Amino acid sequence: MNYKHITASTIGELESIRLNHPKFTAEVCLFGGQLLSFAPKAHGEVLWLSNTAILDGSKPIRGGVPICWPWFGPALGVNAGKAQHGYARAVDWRVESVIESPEKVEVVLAPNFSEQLSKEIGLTLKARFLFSESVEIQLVSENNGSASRPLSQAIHSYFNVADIDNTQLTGLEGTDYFDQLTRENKKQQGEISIEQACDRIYYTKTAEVELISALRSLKIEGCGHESIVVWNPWQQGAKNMADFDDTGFKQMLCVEMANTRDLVIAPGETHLLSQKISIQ
Ligand code: TA6
Repeated sequence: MNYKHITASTIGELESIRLNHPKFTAEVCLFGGQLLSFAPKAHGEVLWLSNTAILDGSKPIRGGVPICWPWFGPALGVNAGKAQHGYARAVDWRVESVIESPEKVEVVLAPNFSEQLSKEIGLTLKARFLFSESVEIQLVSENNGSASRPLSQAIHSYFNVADIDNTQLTGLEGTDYFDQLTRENKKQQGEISIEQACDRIYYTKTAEVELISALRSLKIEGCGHESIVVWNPWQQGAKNMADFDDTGFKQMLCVEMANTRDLVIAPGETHLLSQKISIQ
């Protein structure tokens, strides 16, 4: 790998690429095409990674930004019985292209799906990471086949908030949401603060929300989504997951731009889902 700001590395038993640029540092694991770390210079780590994450390729990595594709949530219908959140986060990816400049670095990755899996899915996926003092993740899904294909997906970002008790998410006031825990439709009253397990799908195309924590304020922008997912497993939920460190729920919040209601990608159609993370 012969780039000015990128070196090949490893994390656990997995291959990664580490980026060290005057404006930021970052690490992307090739297993899952998963951004694991992003730290703009003069700022700390923006993402949360469980210190009990499994780093041997036997299961998706707990933290950073898992890519849920070509379905979000439990596998339903023809995919029943398959892994939650689709295939992309559990396969090896490859670097397709890198563009470096004094201002930014763009890295495009693609999953190494088998021929059989590619045929089954019927869509192609590329993930474009646009790094500068901010980071934008773009999922580009294409239908190069002759039949329409369903797609649901999420940019499943785990944010480092240091202290969940001193954290608010604004921008979703008055928004309808489905509470995955109580299985009820509700409406958000005021800003979001988390005092218990939370697993909510906000039905919104809102282009921007703000995550305000003891560490910093993050502007989280997106496009191509019709949902924003907010998740914290809280204490018992964290304890129930071996790869989620027991106290980790106090330091993280997931805020995910997502398509949770099946898109239909027509032949020849391209869909873009993005999330951009900027320090305020
Ligand atoms: O982030 C929302 C969610 O769908 C939650 O329901 C929870 O399952 C979370 O994803 C983590 O899923 P995972 O398969 O990574 O354990």
